[in-house]
Amino acid sequence: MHFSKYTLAAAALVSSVFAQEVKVHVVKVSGTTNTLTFSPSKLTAAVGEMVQFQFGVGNHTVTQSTFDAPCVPIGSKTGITGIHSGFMPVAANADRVPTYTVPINSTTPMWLYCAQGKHCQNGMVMVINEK
Ligand SMILES: [Cu+2]
Repeated sequence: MHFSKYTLAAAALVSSVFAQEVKVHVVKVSGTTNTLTFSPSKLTAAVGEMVQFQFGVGNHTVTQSTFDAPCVPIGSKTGITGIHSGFMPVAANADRVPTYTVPINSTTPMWLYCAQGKHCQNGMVMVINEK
């Protein structure tokens, strides 16, 4: 088999592209005792990065809203289809952590809340890229 110097240069370029890792920001949704929290509740993420929500004990969601109506789905205010993980029930003795991962496509602030019961009204809210 014959490799020209151009083939080798191309191969080196491809391997360096694959070696780059996408930055993933982890947000814990609840914890081991069904807390009404996102942790962290504020983060900054660049375009091309990811935010992975890891669901702890309880039955929570990650649902996009707006600054003006933080406990209402963004779609009911704007017609925009926002992100929504659906409900993620996790038992106290669960041995798996369900996840929901959101790619960051812009740095426009993204307001998020939990759509379960009164969790949002009780403070279960967060923001990505608050201005
Ligand atoms: Cu919740």
